Amino acid sequence: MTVDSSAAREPRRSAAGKAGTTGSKTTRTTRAAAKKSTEPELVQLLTPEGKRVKNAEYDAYVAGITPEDLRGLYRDMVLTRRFDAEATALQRQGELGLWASLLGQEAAQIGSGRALRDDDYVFPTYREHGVAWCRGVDPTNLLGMFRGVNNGGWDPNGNNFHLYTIVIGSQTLHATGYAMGVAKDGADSAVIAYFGDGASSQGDVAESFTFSAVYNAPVVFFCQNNQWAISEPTEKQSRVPLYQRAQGFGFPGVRVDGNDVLACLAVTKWALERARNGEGPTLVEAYTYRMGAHTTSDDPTRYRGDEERMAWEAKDPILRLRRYLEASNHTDDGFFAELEAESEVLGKRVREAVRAMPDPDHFAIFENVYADGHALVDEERAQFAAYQASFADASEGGR
Ligand SMILES: Cc1ncc(C[n+]2csc(CCOP(=O)(O)OP(=O)(O)O)c2C)c(N)n1
Ligand SMILES: [Mg+2]
Repeated sequence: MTVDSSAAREPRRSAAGKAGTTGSKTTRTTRAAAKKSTEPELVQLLTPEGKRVKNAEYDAYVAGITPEDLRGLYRDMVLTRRFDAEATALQRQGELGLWASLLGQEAAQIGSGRALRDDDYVFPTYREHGVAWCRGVDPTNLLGMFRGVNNGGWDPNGNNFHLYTIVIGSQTLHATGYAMGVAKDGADSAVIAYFGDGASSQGDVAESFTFSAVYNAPVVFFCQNNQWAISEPTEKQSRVPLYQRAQGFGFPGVRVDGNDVLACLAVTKWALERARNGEGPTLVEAYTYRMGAHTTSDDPTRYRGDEERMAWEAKDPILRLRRYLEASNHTDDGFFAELEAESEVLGKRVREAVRAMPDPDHFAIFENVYADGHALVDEERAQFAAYQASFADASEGGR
């Protein structure tokens, strides 16, 4: 999944305190120069300080936004972050087997999620809790798989939100095929595929770019570049900024400030409009940061330093919208207090729902492996039954 080239082994950041020493001086200089010259433009409508900046190309896509809409985006981000924090805590308490936090990526997900129409179809990875929120999927339904009590937990067609996909990048192919079908049906719906910076190196993603381009499929590829693929930094995924990869496939790519909810909303609306107008796919690279661990099984202190995280904390997506709302007099203390109370209610509901989830039948794991059954599965089921029964024997033996 990652590219192991000499460039990929170049030292990364001094902040991590683990810079390597490989590569000649000439190679390093050339690479640094190349990096500088390709330093990309970033679409931004709200600065980290919460100042609204004009953008000739994308302002039109948020022109009609009202103070109420802005408060809505803020509420979405705050509640999503709260839900995510609860899920992380539940994992630490042993109630979930694993959790993949979206901390830091709220603007990318809420901005893009709120750009969608109900009839659009979403193909997420495993971290799109904010998009799920926008689609109206009950957040408690996201937790069953992470508790290990079901294989998904919601009906994809109920909210046009596909099940979480853990096989990195494969959902981009599903999205492309689905989008080709939408075009054949003559509908003007669009499809959006979420994936990460690491996934962008997968063959599946390259294939989906090829197919969607030549078939002019109405699909938006929304790449959340959160800088890391577990412990692999983005530099090891590409020699060019990720959004520039689209050019080689024959469709446009744009890098947006992924911590700016307004910019994410505007750019995604633009990309969806292209899809609806029959102009084919678009790659949106939302430049953001995974503030937490990859999952609760990961320890990011092993591969990155505090300075990097602190630099990104200053660009926090929620804080910048709050600053803008306050500076524009769009909110009062009552709004924030009510939202805090709503967060508490959500937290309680999530905790209670998880603890009340029924365990699945232990033998359900053997179902749906083969349509007509299989001797090996039958043997394993029998072995498992004997194993289970061994516990019953022990307790009956008068321990
Ligand atoms: C095909 C495949 N290869 C490897 C893995 C193991 N794996 C799980 S998450 C991950 C990193 C993904 O990074 P990225 O695409 O940047 O998404 P992020 O987790 O940062 O959101 C890897 C390698 C996998 N799930 N599927
Ligand atoms: Mg990543």
